[in-house]
Amino acid sequence: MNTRLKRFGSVLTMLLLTLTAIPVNTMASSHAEAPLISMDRFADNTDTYAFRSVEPGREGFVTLIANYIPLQEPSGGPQWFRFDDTVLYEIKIDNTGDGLEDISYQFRFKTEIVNGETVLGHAAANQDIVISNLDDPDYNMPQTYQVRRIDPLTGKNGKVIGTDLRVPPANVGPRVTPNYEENLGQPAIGTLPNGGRVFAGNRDEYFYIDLGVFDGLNLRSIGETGGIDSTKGYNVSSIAIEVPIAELTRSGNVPASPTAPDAVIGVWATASRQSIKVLGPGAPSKEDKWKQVSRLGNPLVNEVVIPLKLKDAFNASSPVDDAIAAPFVLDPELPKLLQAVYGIAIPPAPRNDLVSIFATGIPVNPITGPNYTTFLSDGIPHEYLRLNVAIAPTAIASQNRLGLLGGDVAGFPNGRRVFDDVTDIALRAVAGGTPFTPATNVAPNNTLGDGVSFNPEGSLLTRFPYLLPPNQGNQPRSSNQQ
Ligand SMILES: [Ca+2]
Ligand SMILES: [Ca+2]
Ligand SMILES: [Ca+2]
Repeated sequence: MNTRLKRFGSVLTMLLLTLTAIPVNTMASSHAEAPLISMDRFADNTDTYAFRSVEPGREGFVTLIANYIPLQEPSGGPQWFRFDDTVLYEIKIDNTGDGLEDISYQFRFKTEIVNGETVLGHAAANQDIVISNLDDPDYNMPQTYQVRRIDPLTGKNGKVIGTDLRVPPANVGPRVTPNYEENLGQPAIGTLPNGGRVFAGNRDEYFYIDLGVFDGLNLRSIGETGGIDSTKGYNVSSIAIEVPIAELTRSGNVPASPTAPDAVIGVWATASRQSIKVLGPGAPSKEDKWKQVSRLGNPLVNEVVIPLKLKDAFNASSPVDDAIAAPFVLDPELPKLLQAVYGIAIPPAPRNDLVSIFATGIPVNPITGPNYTTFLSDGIPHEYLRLNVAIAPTAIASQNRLGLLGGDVAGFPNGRRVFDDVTDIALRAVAGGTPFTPATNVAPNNTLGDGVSFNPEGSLLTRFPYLLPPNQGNQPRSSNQQ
């Protein structure tokens, strides 16, 4: 999600925020939801997703998606949006509950120039102006990437599992990029040695939300309809990777059941930049050291849970440090704002319900039943998505946008699917409108929403990478509004 999205924050987010401990020495992060990252958009995480693959024949895989670079105007060329070759993009997995990643997937990009003599850039008439395939010379600034996996078996430098993978060009318009998805989108899906797949490129911003909520919680509607999707027509830069379940778990096996000790994994994404060497008197400064500038697990945490003074530090921090932020989750500010604006009753602090949902995972309990848990914890709060990889996915046509609150155990907060309406879920959770807080599980607490309940560009693809093709640049967003 973009900055504002994050800022708005879900209940989850607040919870997580509290948990998050923010080292004082990490004041250099970035994100649109925090002051520094809002000025470094190409390293800005917008949304992170983790879910069991739902494409037929891919039942044995998990799909992880990290989106970056918010609110891309599709006509924003002739240097359209692409990944930053100087940023280290990563998806991290903790499968032991200690807040430290056990597995990391690293993505590094490289942009080349076919013809530097043309006045155009990304796309040029080196042949016939039409970019009809990924190797077409009219794709004048092709971008490629490398994927590296780091885990205890590979050592700290990891192992390259994919190289010279090609990013599709931007969806320039019907003249330059006709039949975009058939010619350029789907062909850009790469195959990995373990049978998984990978994709990196522009996609439709599927995250839907009425950002008018940031006008002092000035919602046009507090229900399912009546809002305006602020991200309609915008694109985002997506990295998606499909991994066999057994390659993500603590045991290295497919868990025996949802309550098996290896069933839950924690997932978050980051972006890092290299420090710069400055020549001068005294000891030489270090160079080439990666500094994390952006972090995103659960949606909206930094936006609505973390205090302004800590937002930049949060982006530079790791889930292992999250205990410091616990007070902001146990006694969050957002419910008090909801109470002030809408006059609703809210649960009293400490909000252990939020801590459970967002910082430790939900243990087996009578409300969600004997076969449901997202618990993954060493007793210290760690904020990231928690996915139970032993809970079967729900077919796209049957998914409930409210996830667990809607009776769909395969949805948020069990991981996060692209389809899930995390804004409504978070609003209700923060307001105590869930079965975990029965006294406040009443209207309007348990019917809150932002009035936007679907992505106006359409339903998800039924195949990897699930995200819709990018909106095309010859149809500017301004003419594409509601
Ligand atoms: Ca770990
Ligand atoms: Ca959209
Ligand atoms: Ca909504």
